[in-house]
Amino acid sequence: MASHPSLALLVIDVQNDFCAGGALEVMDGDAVVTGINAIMGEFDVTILTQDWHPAGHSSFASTYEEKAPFETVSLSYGEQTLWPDHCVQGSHGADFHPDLATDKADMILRKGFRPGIDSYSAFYENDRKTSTGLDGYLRSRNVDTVVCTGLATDFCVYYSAMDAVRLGFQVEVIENLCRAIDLDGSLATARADMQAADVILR
Ligand code: VGL
Ligand code: ZN
Repeated sequence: MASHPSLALLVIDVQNDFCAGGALEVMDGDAVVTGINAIMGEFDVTILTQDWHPAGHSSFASTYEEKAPFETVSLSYGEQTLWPDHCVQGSHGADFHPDLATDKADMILRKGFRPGIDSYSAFYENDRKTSTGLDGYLRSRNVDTVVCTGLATDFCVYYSAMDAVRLGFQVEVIENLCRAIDLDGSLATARADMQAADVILR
């Protein structure tokens, strides 16, 4: 019965709104799709995440009268960066990039659906307490190593990788299968933090 430890691929938020022409376009975001598709068959477990916000979400600048995108607001759990409206539930922008090989995924995990809490990480929402359930899923599938790809390197990939390490998984980030937003040096900070936490950047 004892199965061997499994290797999981985590594909973070490869959605239209983070790709060319999207509401929160990540520079060169589309470039990750071909490479992610190419490695999908190499993993025991493949998980896609989908940023999935209700209209009027607390992370949208448009929700506040006097806020612009990329400013911050103080929420119950702390400072929250504000974004253009993006990945609204059921919208085209929330759909996966049309070329992403979604058929190969075992599981699709949605996050950021609570109106008052954003969720960068695939494991814990931005209050750092509310679990998405991914930890339990990976443990049930006997996963010991998580390989992270997708968008954006310095937000959702970074928070997911840091949580995965903290939860005891071995974690790798394939940098050329990720692209960054790079807001005020956030990419350099994310890379340094990941390296210090023993995330393997490759
Ligand atoms: C993301 C900002 C807001 C991401 C999601 O996927 O990195 N960034 N929502
Ligand atoms: Zn979001």
